[in-house]
Amino acid sequence: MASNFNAEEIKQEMLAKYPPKVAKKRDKQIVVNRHVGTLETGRTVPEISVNVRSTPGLLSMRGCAYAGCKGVILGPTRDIVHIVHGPIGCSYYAWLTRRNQARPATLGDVNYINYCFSTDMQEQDIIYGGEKKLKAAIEEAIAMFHPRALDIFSTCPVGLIGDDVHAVAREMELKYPDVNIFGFSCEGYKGVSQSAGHHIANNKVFTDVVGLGDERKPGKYVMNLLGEYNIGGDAFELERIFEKCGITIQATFSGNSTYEEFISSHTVDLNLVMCYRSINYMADMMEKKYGIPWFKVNFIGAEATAKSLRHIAAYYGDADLIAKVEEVIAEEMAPIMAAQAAYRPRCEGKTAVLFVGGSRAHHYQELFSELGMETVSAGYEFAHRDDYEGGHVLPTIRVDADSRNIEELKIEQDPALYRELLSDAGKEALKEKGIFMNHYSGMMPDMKENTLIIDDLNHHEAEVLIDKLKPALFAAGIKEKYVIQKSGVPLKQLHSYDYSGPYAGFVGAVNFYKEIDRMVNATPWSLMQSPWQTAESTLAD
Ligand code: CFM
Repeated sequence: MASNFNAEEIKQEMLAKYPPKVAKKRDKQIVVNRHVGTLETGRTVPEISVNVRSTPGLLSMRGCAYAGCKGVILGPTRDIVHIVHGPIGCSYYAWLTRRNQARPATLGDVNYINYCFSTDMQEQDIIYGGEKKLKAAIEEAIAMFHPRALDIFSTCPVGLIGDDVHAVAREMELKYPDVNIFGFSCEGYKGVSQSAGHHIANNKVFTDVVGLGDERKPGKYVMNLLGEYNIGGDAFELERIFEKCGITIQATFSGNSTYEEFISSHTVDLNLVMCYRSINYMADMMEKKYGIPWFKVNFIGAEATAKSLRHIAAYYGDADLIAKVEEVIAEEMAPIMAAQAAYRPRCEGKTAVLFVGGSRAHHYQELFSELGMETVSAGYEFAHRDDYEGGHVLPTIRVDADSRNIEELKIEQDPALYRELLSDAGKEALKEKGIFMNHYSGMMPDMKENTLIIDDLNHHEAEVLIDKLKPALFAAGIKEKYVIQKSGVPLKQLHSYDYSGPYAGFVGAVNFYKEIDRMVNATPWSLMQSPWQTAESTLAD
């Protein structure tokens, strides 16, 4: 357990292998967690250096800005034609590799998720320009699919040769006025990680899509769910729970979502923010322009799900909703308790380390603690200081040249559509109930002292972690999976869920307990011997 290791010593061992300049940089990105104050009164933790360029030569876990824009934010929308302007490899990468599922609502509803639209740029397009090819691709896609909306994603070469995707979008929109056509300058190099792509996507969806419609879905409690991408069917499980509670989701950004849902998403009373890192920009902009308040929720973990539902009910303060939510929680928690009784004794006391994108390394600690497992080390690939330390550090975050690259939109109140939905006094009253509006408390205040927090983990540091911590489970992604398992530790993919799921909500929690029990109590990886561990010669024939 956590008390059995010296986090500072492990950190020093990681740094010892580096040249002085690299060690100095990583020193600020690897932090031993400390607390000042309590969770109730506001807890501060040490500062961590994040959202900076990865060091060349270190095997980073990160992706690119195009991945963040196309793959993460827009990819899960099922009825927008997403054209990737670039070499085919960039598209192939994004073709069904992030397990965002979609389910057409009715027979005849479109679903483009399983298509892969690309301009397939070749050498001559790089030399002579690719705009013509892009226009031809748009014409072809519109002729075949007649979509309501079509978007264009720029890959690295597009920015390097200077193709103007926005001019092409405008020109094609004049030709096809019934189709909303817009482009993203999300070239892979636009930022230090996929985080830049999230911001670029949020901006464009906000300026070119949100607010174009006015069809609020029927219901008494209508809200958006921001930052839920329906990996492994998570959003389906949440849709089931919301429906049971009588809550209407106008639009999910963007799991199983449609263009129609996006355009009227400004008509809701509340925004729920699940993955704060990827979509906080949208929540803030919607609040400024339309007055829609937001708070952070977490539907990973049964307890966390129940707490988030109670917060929604408390936000409305409506006795019927409060009673309904309690009824649903009581019903759903019964099988959860039975599952915990079965699986917790088999997992209790074991340790996990979590290294995932920008939310899950925090969210999934809930599920591990429901199994009695402790997260002894965690980190994100591309999160910012507020994700680690909490939203109170926002005013002190230095804006460097890489972040300045991404436009910060100036948002003003919409004279016609702005509604004052929550007063300052209302915000204060909600605080009393434990609901902090416009705020994310961050991962480090929730983790124990002396745990090891590492941003942008690399393979060398992962090896040290395994050697020193010998965790029962390593949670990360496909790039790490087999390297880690070869060292005897099972790895759970928390991006793709190892092709299972859902893990969100109540049903998801039980799925997760079963899976983790299976993984930490099966020992094939630790029984495996590498060739050099046996007496036989390791020389190649
Ligand atoms: Fe948000 Fe995500 Fe994540 Fe993310 Fe991602 Fe993902 Fe992720 Mo992979 S939006 S930050 S960019 S929760 S694709 S669904 S699992 S790295 S921790």
